[in-house]
Amino acid sequence: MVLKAVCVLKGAGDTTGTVFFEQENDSDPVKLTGEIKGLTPGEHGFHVHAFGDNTNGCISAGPHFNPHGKDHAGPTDEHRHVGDLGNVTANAENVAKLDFTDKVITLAGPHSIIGRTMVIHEKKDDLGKGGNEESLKTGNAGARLACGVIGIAQ
Ligand SMILES: [Cu+2]
Ligand SMILES: [Zn+2]
Repeated sequence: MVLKAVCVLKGAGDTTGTVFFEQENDSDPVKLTGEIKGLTPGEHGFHVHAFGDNTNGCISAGPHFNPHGKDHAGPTDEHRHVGDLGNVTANAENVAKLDFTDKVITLAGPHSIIGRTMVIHEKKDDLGKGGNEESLKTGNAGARLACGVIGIAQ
């Protein structure tokens, strides 16, 4: 059975987006597609954060989703936060088009990302290679431009 989820991102500024998630079976990679608008051209950190709580905007989503107590890293690193999806790249029209798969996140089971929050950041994620303490927590990706709770899609 194909699992599907969706996330609508909004924030205090002009950044908005929609992300679609699809997974054939619970052990398969998750395919992400969609679009985020209103970004400065270049790379922007993109993560699943722990809580589906937007009571105080994107801040209430908490830290990166990290059920295994690892350091922050990049999506292809063996040791990473489950939520570490790296960067998405916005073009000269301020739009990031998403079309990639990730082998670590899942839409089923105890570590499902459904009910948690996707966040798009102001700055590039240094993928844990920034050489300071913050790099191993957040990748120095800066402010949270927009976010949304990941929900079950039809
Ligand atoms: Cu983040
Ligand atoms: Zn992280």
